[in-house]
Formats: sequence, structure tokens, C-alpha cells
Amino acid sequence: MKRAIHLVFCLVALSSLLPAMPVAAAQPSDNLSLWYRQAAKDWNEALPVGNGRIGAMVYGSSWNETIQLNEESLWAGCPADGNTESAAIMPEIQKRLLEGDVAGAVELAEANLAGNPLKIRSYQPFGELHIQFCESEPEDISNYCRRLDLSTGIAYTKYTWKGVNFAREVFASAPDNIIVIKMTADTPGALTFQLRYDRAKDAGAYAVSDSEIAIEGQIIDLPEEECGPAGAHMKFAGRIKAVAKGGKTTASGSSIFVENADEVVFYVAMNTDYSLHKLNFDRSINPAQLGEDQIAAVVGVSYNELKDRHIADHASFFSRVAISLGSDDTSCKPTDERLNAVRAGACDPSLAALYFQYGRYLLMGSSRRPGHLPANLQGIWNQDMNAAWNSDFHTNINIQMNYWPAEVCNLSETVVPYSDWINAVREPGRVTASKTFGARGWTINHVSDPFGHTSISDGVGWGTFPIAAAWLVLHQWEHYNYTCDKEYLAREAYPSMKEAAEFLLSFMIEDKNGHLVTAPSNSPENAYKLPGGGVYNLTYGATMDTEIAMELFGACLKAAKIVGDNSDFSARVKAAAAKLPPLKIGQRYNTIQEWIEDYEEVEPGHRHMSHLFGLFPGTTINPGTPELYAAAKRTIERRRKYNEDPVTRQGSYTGWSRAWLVNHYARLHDGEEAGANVDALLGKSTQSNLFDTHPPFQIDGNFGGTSGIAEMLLQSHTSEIVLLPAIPASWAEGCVSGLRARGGFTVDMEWADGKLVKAVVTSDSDGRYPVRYGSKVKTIKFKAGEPVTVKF
Ligand code: FUC
Repeated sequence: MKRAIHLVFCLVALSSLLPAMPVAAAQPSDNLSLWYRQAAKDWNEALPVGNGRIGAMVYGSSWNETIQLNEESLWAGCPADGNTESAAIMPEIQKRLLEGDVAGAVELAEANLAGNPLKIRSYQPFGELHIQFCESEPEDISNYCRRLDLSTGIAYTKYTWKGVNFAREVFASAPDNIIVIKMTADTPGALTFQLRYDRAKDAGAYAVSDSEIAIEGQIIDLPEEECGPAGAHMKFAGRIKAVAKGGKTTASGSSIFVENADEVVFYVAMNTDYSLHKLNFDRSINPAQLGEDQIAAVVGVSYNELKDRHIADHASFFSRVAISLGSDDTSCKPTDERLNAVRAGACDPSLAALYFQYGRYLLMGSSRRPGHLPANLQGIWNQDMNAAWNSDFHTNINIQMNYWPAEVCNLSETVVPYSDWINAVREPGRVTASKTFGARGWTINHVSDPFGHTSISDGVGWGTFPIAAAWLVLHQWEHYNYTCDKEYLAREAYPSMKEAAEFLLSFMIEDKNGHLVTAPSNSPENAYKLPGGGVYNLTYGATMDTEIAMELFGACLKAAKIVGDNSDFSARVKAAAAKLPPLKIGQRYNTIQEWIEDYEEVEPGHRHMSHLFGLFPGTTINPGTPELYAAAKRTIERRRKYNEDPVTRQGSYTGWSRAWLVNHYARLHDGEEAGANVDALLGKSTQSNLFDTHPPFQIDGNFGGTSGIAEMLLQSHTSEIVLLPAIPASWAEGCVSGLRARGGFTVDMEWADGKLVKAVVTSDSDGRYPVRYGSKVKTIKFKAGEPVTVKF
């Protein structure tokens, strides 16, 4: 019976969009909502909406609502060529590193490589809307509920005050490119309040009519040490228009006043003069005009029509995947109560399913058209002028982790802004390759921003990470692997993959054993002890670099064939690939060696597990390499031994690091450990709004966790589709539909008693392909678009 319910659930959710809930519907039961019995006390409890470009955090206060606003390109800073002219000194730095004079190499590197500016500036909030009904919190609010419906992308708030039922809906529409806020009351004339726009600096607002205000701003960057040029930088503009039924609106300064209305809809437009194409502001873009046009396009449209097209668009992405990991009974409890129960040790697989869908929701909300930039460390949701790590594009794990779930979770389009940004930073990346490293091709180091920052930042030890470009372009290759879109491969992916490989071909040098190694680099962000004394980050031939190079060279060889590149490139790549050092198992602890020598690590419980790149997201450590595979398991165990208490799983793991563990255990086919780490991610690194916390909030853990759950259910990195490789006993019953596998497949599965009942696999093209369940493999003949039921 349970099994039948699961199957029906997944089929229904896949084939049709669940009907839109009525305004502020009561408690949900579909496990696709986050909901609460009280308003958010602070930003970390508020609920996010986003359309890939603009977003809002909705607090849901009955009497003094806050809706915090973001626009993806509103960054402080400006373009600056931070590269040092260090090409000439590079061979000497490399020589010293390879000859063991690390102190000498570091001295030269510190003196010559540190970028100028050394730091980037922060992604900034657009501002806040305050919607105030009265001076202080009334005591007689009842029936309070707020809810974020992931299937419609609408945040609802409802409550009763003085016998009147109030309700609100907030959404970020992609088709109309605005944020929409609807406020209703079931008693005519009951809506009297003030809406005020506020930003701590660099912006002002003025009334343009009785119902509309315009916001104008420009980021003024003050002189700040190591942060690049000061000055008047990004321009931005907003527009807020109220359309009221009944009553009256007036506007003055940054406020719109509503008196005795029956219903009010606000349209919020936000724009900047940023251009990805220019990696700069473009003063020919008029953000005020953009906002005016966006509002003018919707004022004549009914609210229901706006909402319907928002839902249709949102659902066309979101509803592609349905999942159930067991009974959804717990969804009738508020989300914070469920989370508290998991923190206290309760088992709630259905909360993991909600977390999985939330990860998909957040990726859609922060990385798709109409947006043009990739999801940053906080997606697009940030309240701080100086955000943690500037809410930047961190390229030594974090931005990559953001996109781990994109393809498998059937949200391929979210990769497009990421891929476009990668292609845009190739140009400054070429300058970094040649000026800083004296090499061909393009590269980038460990942080970046929308202005094309590619030089070494923050510090030479951590900041020298020129393998990052090779890692980034692997995501373009993966986009091809899942979509099989040859035009994309030829036009967008292959040129940047090839150029990243060209960088490696000219940057890598031979070590004493004749192996090709990177130098200088670091194994993010761990330090090692040199046997003769000294602690360093900077090194040569870090295992992660070799693993990434293996992956990129392999991908380039395949891609070159597909696009028909007949140049000598493939021959050069093949020759280089043959000279990469083998991955080693260290004598010291019988684990995967993190560096080229078996150094003692400074922090054995370090949050980065860079040398396990080959296990995940890479492919070079797999069941076909049994010694390395076993050593990878020991590597994780050793990290955890130093990082956490084995029973309580308490430790200093960050959310993203824990999420990486889930993916690692999934690749090790260890469902119990993968599941236990999903629980630990929820219990120890998740805020009540289900945002991941580093701490503070950092979205990579959400995305890494979502990817990990997908990886537990389906893998496809070894030229076969692997069904249910790592489910824990607590997920004994379940179903999933709409996951994607490399090679262009869509996979639905149903399982019971911990065993696969059946899978339905649909291929995008004709052909034969192996499907594995446990030790059994079947080669299936596919016809494009025709579902095949597979049973073992
Ligand atoms: C890396 C990590 C940190 C943090 C930062 C944004 O440097 O080591 O933990 O996630 O990125």
C-alpha cells in the first residue's frame, strides 16, 4: 500500500503541476513547503524568493513586515588588473619549489605574486522594504502562519487581527522580471499602512506619483587598503508601484502610504548598469528606464494573470523532479519543529526530501534567466554591505559545489549563467596566465567577482590556485555530458576547455621523476610540514591539481573528437596526460596522499578534502581502482577522527564540508554513512529557514547536500547508470522521478524494503546503454523518448 502511494505521488507530481494553493492556504501536506507558526525574528529565519536575477527575503511580520531585497549584479568594486609582472621570476619560483627550497620559493612568491588589489569588494543588498501597520506589536494576533511553497515559488503570510483575516503573497517573477507583493484583508477598507524603502547608504528615493516611488543609487567605494580603486561605481535604480483596490494611496520620499484599501499589489523593479559582456558597468544602460519599462509592462495585467504565468514558468522547472523518501506525515509539523526534532536525534527522511527540493528551488532562484551571473556564496540572498567572504565567487570549491546538483536534478538551464560567466572571465584570465604565470591559455585563482578578478588574492599561500580554471570548465563539459548538445560543446564549452588545458600544458613542468606537475599551487587550504622544518601552503604537484588535470585532459580528448578538432592539440594532451604523476597512497597513514610527498598535514581534520577530488566530483578514484578506493575511505575516516566525535558527530565541519562528505560516501556506496551525514548536515549546519550555515549562511552546503542526496539515488560517472547506489536503511521506502543521468537519460525509480522495485529510464536518443543495480548490469536498448521499465 505504502509503495503504491509513493509511486502515485511521484507520477502525479511529475505529470501535472499540483494546483496552486489558495492564498495563505492552511498547513501543507505535500512536503513541498517550509512553514512556521511565527514570523522570522531575524534574516536567518526569513524565507527566500528569487527569479535567478532578483530576490527577496520575506520575514512575515504581521505588524511591521520586512522584505529584504537583492539584485544579483549589485557589487561594490570595479575592474582592476591585479596581475603582477611575475612571468620572468616564475621559473625560479618553480625551480626552488621542486628542489625543496620551499622557504626560498615562498619568499620569492610573497614578494612577487601578491595581486594588487589583493582583495575584492563585496556583493551588496539592494535595500529593504518595511511595511508598517502600527507602532508596536499588537497582542491580539491569532491564526498566524507563514509558508514558502516550493512548487509555486510563493511566500505566504496569514493572520487574524481584530477579527480581520489578513493575507500576503510574495513572489519573484521570471517572465515579468519583477517582485510582486499582494496584500489582502477579508474586510473592506482594512488595509492601512506605510511601505518604506530603506538602504543604509548610497541610495535615495522620491515619489513619482501618488502610488509610485523611484529609487536611485550608486555605490560609492571609499578608499580601503588592498581593495582597489575608490570611487563612484555601480549605478542602480528601483521602482515600486502600488495598485490599490478601494481606499487611497499617497507617496512621499521613500514611502507609499495606503489608507483603507481592500487589497494592494506592489510591483518592485530592481536594476543596475552592470554588463557581463563588459565585466563592468556600462553607462549606456539606464537602470531607471529598465525599471520603468518593467513596471509599465505589468500594471495593466491582472494579478491573477501575473501569478499564473509566474507559477507556470516556475513549475516548468521545479516540477521536473518529484521525490519521496518515506512517509510525509511529518510535513504537517512546522519546519522549525521538524528541524529541532532532527537536532535532537529524530529520524525524518522526509525532511531530507524537502531539503533536496529546497536545494533545487534555491538554485533556480539564484541562477537562471533573466539572471546573467552565477550563484555566489549566498546565491543571490545577502543582507550585509560587507558580506562574509564578500559573498563572492569562491573558485577553490564553493562555486563549483553550487553547481553539483544542477544537471542530475534536472535544472540544466541553471548552468547557463555560470558557463557564460566562465567564458567572460577567460579574457582577464588570459592576462593572468601570461602576466602572472608566464603561460599560454587562461586561468583564474581562488576568488573572483563580476568584474573579472582572476589574479592572486588574499594571500599568496592560499590565493595561488591556478588549477581553478581547469576545474571550472569541467562543469561546461558536464553540461554537454548531460544534454548531449553538440552545438553548446563546440561553441561554448570546448574553446574554454581547450584554453584551460593550454594553460596547463604550458604551466606544468617536469619534476625529478619526469612527471608533469603544477607549480606553484596549494591544496586548498591545508598546510603541510616540511620534514626539515617549516609549515607551508605553497607547493607543487598537489594531488588535487593532478586529479583535475587528469579529468580535464581526459575530457579534452573526448571533446576534441566530438567537435572534430584535427589540430595537434589532442596529441599534446595525450602526451601530457601520460606524464601526470600517479595518485599515491601515503606510507604514513595508508591514505590518499594530499601532496606529492608524504608530508605530515598541519590540520589532519581539515574541512577541505581536496585530494579526494578524484572520488567526487572527479571520477579517477572509483570501484575500478580498488586500492585507491579503499584508501579514499581511510582518508575520510582519518579526517573525521580529527574533526568530530565519532558518536555525536560534533566537530568543526562546516556545512559545505559535511555536504561534500555525503557525496563522498555516496560514491563509496556507503548508504549508512551518507545518510548519517545528511542527518548531521540537517542537525548541525542548517538554520530554521533550511539555509546552510558555515556559519554564517553559505549556500554551497545546501547545493552540496542536494547533490549528495541525488548521488545516493543515482550515479552515472562511470559510463553506466547506477540505480540506488547508496540508500540508508532509514530510506527503505521511496520513489523519485525526473533525475538526469549523463548521456541524456531521465530516470524514475521506486523502491521498497530498501530494494529497487523498478526503474523507468527514458533516453533522449536511440542506442544501447548499461544500467546497474548492485552487482547486476543489464544493457538496455533505448528508442529516443520511449520509457523503458527496468527490473532486476
Ligand atoms: C573556502 C573555505 C571556507 C569558506 C570560504 C568561503 O575558503 O575554506 O571555509 O567556505 O571558502
